[in-house]
Amino acid sequence: MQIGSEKNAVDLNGVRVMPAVLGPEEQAAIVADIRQVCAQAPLMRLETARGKKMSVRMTAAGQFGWVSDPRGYRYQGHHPAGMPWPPIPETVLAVWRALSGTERQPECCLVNFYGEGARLGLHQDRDEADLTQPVLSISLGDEGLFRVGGLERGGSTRSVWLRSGDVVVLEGAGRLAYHGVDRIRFGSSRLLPQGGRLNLTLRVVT
Ligand code: MD3
Ligand code: FE
Repeated sequence: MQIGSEKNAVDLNGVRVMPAVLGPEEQAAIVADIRQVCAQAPLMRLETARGKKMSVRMTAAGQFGWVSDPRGYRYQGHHPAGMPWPPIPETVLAVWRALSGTERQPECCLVNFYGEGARLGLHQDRDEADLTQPVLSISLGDEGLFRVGGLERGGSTRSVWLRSGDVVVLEGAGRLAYHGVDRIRFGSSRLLPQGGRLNLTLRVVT
């Protein structure tokens, strides 16, 4: 597999954004694999602990998936409908091996799908047991406006458009940064014929 260079990487408050790491063929191969994941473990609109449905649709691959319902949010070993999460596709694991910088294997590939109008509010990712392990994100399809702040809510933020094929690695100070997706440019990419944005985040959970 051909993984692009890291020479155009930009650092947003400790969050390493690597533009155009994945070429069109690799992107298409990953999308085909994620379609299989979604066929086995359907995308769903989870409810937050406050009882509001999220606009982003989610599923997962790997030993664990992240779920939220009125009881709270957590990692769990099966889809809310009961089936096990499918294995993380080899095409996705190859990106982790090339760019994560850790010897550990990812235990969760969270799949986020943004249809027209979907967004993800500012939050931290801190449900994982070992916060020294990186998180790696792969953007596919339509462009998304990604916002990154600092370690506290309410501080200054910076924004960057994430495009199809971009990879973001969160480690060190960036690992606990507040972040979110303000909006997508629906229909800006032809990778997904029906439009929308897919984001995969690979995480070590235990
Ligand atoms: C910065 N996803 O799934 S990916 C998420 O585009 C999530 O769907 C966004 O935030 C998306 O939790 C952003 C980039 C990302 C992922 C995890 C992070 C940035 C992060 C963890 C810590 C800091
Ligand atoms: Fe996050």
